Amino acid sequence: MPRDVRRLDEDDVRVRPGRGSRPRSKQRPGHDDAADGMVITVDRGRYTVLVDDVLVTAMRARELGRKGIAVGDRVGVVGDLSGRPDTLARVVRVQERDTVLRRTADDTDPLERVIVANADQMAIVASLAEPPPSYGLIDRSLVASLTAGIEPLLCLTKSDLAPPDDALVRYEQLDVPAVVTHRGGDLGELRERLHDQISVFVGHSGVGKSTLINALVPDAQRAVGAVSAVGKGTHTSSSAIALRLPGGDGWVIDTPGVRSFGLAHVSADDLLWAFPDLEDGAVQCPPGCEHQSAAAGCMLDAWVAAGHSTPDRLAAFRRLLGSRSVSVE
Ligand SMILES: Nc1nc2c(ncn2[C@@H]2O[C@H](COP(=O)(O)OP(=O)(O)OP(=O)(O)O)[C@@H](O)[C@H]2O)c(=O)[nH]1
Ligand SMILES: [Mg+2]
Ligand SMILES: [Zn+2]
Repeated sequence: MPRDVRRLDEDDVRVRPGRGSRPRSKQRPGHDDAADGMVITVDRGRYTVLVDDVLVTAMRARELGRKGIAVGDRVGVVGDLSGRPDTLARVVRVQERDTVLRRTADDTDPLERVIVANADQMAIVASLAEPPPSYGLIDRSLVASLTAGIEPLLCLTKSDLAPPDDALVRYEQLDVPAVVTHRGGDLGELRERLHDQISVFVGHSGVGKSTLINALVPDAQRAVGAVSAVGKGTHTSSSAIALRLPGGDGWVIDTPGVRSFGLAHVSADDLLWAFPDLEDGAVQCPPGCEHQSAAAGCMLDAWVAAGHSTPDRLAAFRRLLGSRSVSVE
């Protein structure tokens, strides 16, 4: 699109050099008076935005066009910011995002959905039993977080029902930190990991995400599913919500259980980017290399043989790579 017909937006204004006062576009009202807030939850086109400790209900302003708004987005809002019932403010701006966690509905339907914006960390929650851990889903969640630049944290719940050893061994070479929890147990280590971070909790339905969030945020009052419903595909939590940790110590975002984690938008090289010890080795690979095997021309085995990384790391990378094409239940 030629530059002159492109709609001016906030980003264009910021990068354009050599102008003194703030330039204005005719198409877009200024909204200098917009207050900054964070989107806490989204429900049928209504956004709950936290503005100066007040929860404000807002709708999107027309001028935003098709720009998406997700939980975690930092936005500008105008209008009635009192937070009183039956008031409706307007979101007029969405700030540039630090990170975007997306999932594709499934691998054959490449429609991307933004789950949350601006998360620093992804707590990949898996229960050790009831339901047993789905390594396929954990692997795919890892791929999603690593390629989005979001730090993964493995959170193994229900250790009162089964030991964590197998799961811990599986993720050792990936250098993914792990915490083991059980209901009513000590959450000190988890709290430390969550300190000052925006952490999104993801995992199958029934693994105990909301149970954890309720323990971490005493007034969260997230509904928790009945044991009888575990594994039956009934989702107790129906939408994502951001909650502040006590003492302003960061944010946790509870999300509804996922069945799978579509990764149609992730390429082999996207994932390689998360393996700095392997990345440079791919310079020698043939163009479009899928990095699956030396037999297919991949040079990563030679890179490892030369001592730049380890066979375990390469195997872990390839396992995650392979998880993209396996659909999980
Ligand atoms: N035995 C045991 N049960 C647990 C533990 N943590 C959670 N549960 C139970 O597991 C069930 C599901 O917990 P939830 O917290 O609702 O799970 P969720 O991940 O939020 O599920 P969705 O909202 O459907 O995605 C509930 O009956 C919890 O009481 C645990 O550490 N041990
Ligand atoms: Mg829940
Ligand atoms: Zn390769």
